[in-house]
Amino acid sequence: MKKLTLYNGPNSPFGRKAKITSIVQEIQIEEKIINVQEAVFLDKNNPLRKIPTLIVDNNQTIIDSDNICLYFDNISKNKTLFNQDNYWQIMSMISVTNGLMEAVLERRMELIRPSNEQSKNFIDKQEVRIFRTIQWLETNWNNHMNNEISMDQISLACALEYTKFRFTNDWTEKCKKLNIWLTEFTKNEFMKKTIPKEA
Ligand SMILES: N[C@@H](CCC(=O)N[C@@H](CS)C(=O)NCC(=O)O)C(=O)O
Repeated sequence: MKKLTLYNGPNSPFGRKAKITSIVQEIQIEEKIINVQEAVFLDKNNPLRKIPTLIVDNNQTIIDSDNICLYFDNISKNKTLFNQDNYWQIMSMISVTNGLMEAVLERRMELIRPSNEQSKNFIDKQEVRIFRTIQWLETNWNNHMNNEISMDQISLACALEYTKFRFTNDWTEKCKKLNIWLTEFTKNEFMKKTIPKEA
């Protein structure tokens, strides 16, 4: 069996997506929570120095959460999270939810810069994108009808919970369908085990 080391952070939504996929697909991993800003050792494996990063047997690196999730899904004996019947729909929804995570993250990164370096215009743009995307998902995402767990569901749950964690839950009134679904989905053990924590 291959040794899988997942470098992760305490609250990365991308890392959470990868960790949840390992749990759901029953892939044995060693998770190492690191401070990515100080993780110089990671640069030889991932020049972007981002989490999550997966090291396989100390000699192969898998970069980017989507590739890590696909890898776990691929080596798992469990049913795929990327159903072939609606594969492209799942992949596109994952991209939208990744974009939502990115917008929340970018907004946060801007807000922790010294106040004289912050751009209000940039922050506003991310906030508009966040609300527009959640509203779009409320209207267009319908894979919750499916009783089977799929990768877009995991990614969406991580993105919405990260939005609540770092920004706001002001969307929950308007986007009732998503909020009801999320409330149910977060009852899963893999969601409870991976709640984002302050570093
Ligand atoms: N596309 C990447 C994004 C990963 C990402 O942005 N990770 C953030 C943490 S949430 C990170 O490592 N940031 C460190 C930095 O930018 O210095 C993925 O899906 O894995």
